[in-house]
Amino acid sequence: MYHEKLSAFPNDFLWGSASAAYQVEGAAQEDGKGESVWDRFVKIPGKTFKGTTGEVAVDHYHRFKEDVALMAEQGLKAYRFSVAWSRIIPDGDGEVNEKGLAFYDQLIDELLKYGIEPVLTLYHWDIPQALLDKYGAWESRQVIEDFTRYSEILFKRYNKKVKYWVSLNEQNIFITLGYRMAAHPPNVQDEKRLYEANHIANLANASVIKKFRELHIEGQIGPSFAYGPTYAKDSQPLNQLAAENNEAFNAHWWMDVYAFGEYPKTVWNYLKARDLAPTIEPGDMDLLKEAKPDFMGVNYYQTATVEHNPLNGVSAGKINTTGKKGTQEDSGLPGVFKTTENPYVEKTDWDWAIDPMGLRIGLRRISSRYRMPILITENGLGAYDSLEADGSIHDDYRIDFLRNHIKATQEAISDGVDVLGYCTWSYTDLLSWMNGYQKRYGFVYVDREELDEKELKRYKKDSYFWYKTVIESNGQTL
Ligand code: BGP
Repeated sequence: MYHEKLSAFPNDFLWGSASAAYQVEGAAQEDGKGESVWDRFVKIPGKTFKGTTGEVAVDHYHRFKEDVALMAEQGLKAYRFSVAWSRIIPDGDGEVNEKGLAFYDQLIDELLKYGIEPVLTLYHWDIPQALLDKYGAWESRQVIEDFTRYSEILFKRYNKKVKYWVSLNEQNIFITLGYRMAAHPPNVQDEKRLYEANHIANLANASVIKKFRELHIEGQIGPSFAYGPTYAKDSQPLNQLAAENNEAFNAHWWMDVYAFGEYPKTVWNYLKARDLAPTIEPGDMDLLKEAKPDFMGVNYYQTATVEHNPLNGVSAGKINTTGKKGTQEDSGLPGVFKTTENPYVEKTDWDWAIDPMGLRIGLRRISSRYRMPILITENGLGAYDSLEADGSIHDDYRIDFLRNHIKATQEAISDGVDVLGYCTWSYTDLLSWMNGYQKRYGFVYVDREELDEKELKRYKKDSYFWYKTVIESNGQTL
């Protein structure tokens, strides 16, 4: 669909950028912080690129004032960050650690000082290790109560200061990588456990949204979902069906629960027939239905192209965590779908499809299926950057990527989608969970390498200055 004239971005559009605690903060053992599952998991040999950890990360814990000053100078309107549960309640369910709260008090006040809207993520994958040891973390219903208690502390503390809240970040990713691929904590490969843990995470998500409403917190709350819209390889009906299957298994399975409080029937029936459907206790479905979010947070990186997968076809394939293009393997569910090449799109060095149109398509699909506003909570390009001798970083490839995705967002707005804001991933360079520090996403270059922290000095990339003009012009100058 071609628009002669695109709608303007709303005046209060949130031009933002994002990060997550484990990926930026460092200070892993400071001020009473407890151990998180990521602090422990990265120590298992072979799990992360070159054994990298977030022990120091980019030292945002000590340099947050410098980082926020850079945001202010750039004119950033919103900053999405996550709170580390293990800083607030070190063992997950015991005493509250005031020093941990004090860090986020300061960060939030610093953002507000410059008129930057804080977007607070309650959970970005770093559950306290003590809860994994005690009851298996997301595999026990006890986590619902403990996560709600932790969230309530933050709701009460930051009510009126924080207006945008993200409940769970990418439940689909932490559950799938954690329980199917053993690529995230708790390092498990078990489909039954996957679906049980996922249902409990759904209940925990719903429970905090319910608590948010009960406390009359002034603001909006929603989950952030990693959505990769699906294309069929071609018009062969079997491949079209595979694409439908992929949307159902990898998108509706989560977003239908958030928006409707219901599991999609096709996936449910498939799981039930294989004794994989989660245990539903009385009251579960009522809770899920009661907790409709205010917006759907969307983390968009790429589309997936799929085709029919025979019963003896592929299942989980190798993920490219080395940045050597072409090393990613196809993956799928036998008899349901499998990924395949899309000859129409370029790929990054980590084999992620570069597809701005996919963002427009995804926004439209979510908007028409769920009829709720969307906050783009992540979008960005992971790439190699090089720091020049004069301190500049010429990341024109990142500018192209972001420009095209912002344009696609504007097209979606012109199509009728209600988009609240756009957060790039990420603000500074940071630890890319499994891919080390060489996969850079930021506007701000941080001078450190995998095994050499150097001085962690910050440098503005070309994209930093470019985004400044985008914000200044409210998206008119791209
Ligand atoms: C999302 C996560 C982010 C971030 C991003 C980029 O899934 O919410 O935390 O890491 O993806 O992914 P990666 O670091 O694997 O390149």
